[in-house]
Amino acid sequence: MIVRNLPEAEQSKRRIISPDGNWESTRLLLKDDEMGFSFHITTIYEGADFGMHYKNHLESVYCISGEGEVETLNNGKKYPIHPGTIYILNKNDKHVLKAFTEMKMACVFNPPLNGKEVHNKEGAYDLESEKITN
Ligand code: 9YT
Repeated sequence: MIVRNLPEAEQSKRRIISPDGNWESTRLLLKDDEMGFSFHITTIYEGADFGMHYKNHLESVYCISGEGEVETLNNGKKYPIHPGTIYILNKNDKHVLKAFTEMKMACVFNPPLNGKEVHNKEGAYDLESEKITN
């Protein structure tokens, strides 16, 4: 069994602060745990308004606290986010996330993140195998 604790993880390299200023995330479970998914507690900062397109990953996002909105760009549909809302990007949906207040989200990724990812210019995370390593 693996047991971790968020306040402790926040003091470690598991906490990533996005260079774009929109979010930070503490990745409690990662690829090297060999569970087949990763699990993160993500804070979306108040006023954030940004696009993402996880072309390489499926993701579920559960709102623990805060208020916001997610829009799927293929059809322009907007969905309010409140505590208790989960949105599930089962089609690698291109989307825009807005935080009207700071939002705390629990996020699950399949395949799991390796822990170092920040968004590339398309709002996606590269798969390790796709990275240029030279
Ligand atoms: C809400 C959301 O898109 N979360 C993505 C996960 C988080 N940005 C992370 O850990 O990279």
